[in-house]
Amino acid sequence: MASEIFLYWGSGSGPCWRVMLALEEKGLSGYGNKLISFDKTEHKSEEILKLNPRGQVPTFKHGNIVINESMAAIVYLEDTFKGQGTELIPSEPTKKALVLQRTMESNNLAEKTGKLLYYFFRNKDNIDEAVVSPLKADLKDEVLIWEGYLKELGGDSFIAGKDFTLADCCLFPAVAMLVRQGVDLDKSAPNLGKYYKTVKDRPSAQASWPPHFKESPNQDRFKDVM
Ligand SMILES: N[C@@H](CCC(=O)N[C@@H](CS)C(=O)NCC(=O)O)C(=O)O
Repeated sequence: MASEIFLYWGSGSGPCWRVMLALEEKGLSGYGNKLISFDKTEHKSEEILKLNPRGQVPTFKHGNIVINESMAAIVYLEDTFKGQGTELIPSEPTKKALVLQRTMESNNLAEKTGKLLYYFFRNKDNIDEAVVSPLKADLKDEVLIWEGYLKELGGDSFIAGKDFTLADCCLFPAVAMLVRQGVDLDKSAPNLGKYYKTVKDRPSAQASWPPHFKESPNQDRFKDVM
């Protein structure tokens, strides 16, 4: 039941967004939650550290059960709330294999997006093109891999086929971060651009959209990645 669930989360955090998408898709909206401020280092508060010694979000509780790795939490949600809401992991083996493959594989896009973004955050006005260029090239190659998967699947596909799955919960936050940071997907990766629009319109994505994405305009840090 949603009332037994509690999530500590941060706005724009991809790992948190994965869990929030899965919660909405499983019909668990209305769960208890607390939005933490990274600026005020609330993720290192005693309240969170006693549940999660790494002092990170997501920090997730279901009753007395604590799961803090986003991947583990979403697999747990699908397994615990099977038969409710969207089926995030299909039972047919070929389909299941692809969903699990793409779910774990999406970490590549999340990592490459994160590396470039954190370089910008840490170095602000002191950007070294010799460092940034290879990070951008790596990210571009990675984006094109996902564009290729969608092209191969054909129009109107999610990332592991015709249905929304766990793989979309994991991939979508990284795709949305590309757009947030100024990548013009429609121009550079049109299948991914279409995918972004399709998932963005889902009630689960709208319900969990990062508040600060709504409150401030998109940025241009990644504008020349593609
Ligand atoms: N492995 C974790 C990573 C979570 C993570 O990196 N969270 C970030 C926010 S996106 C965080 O809390 N960073 C603060 C810190 O590491 O001190 C997961 O996927 O759940």
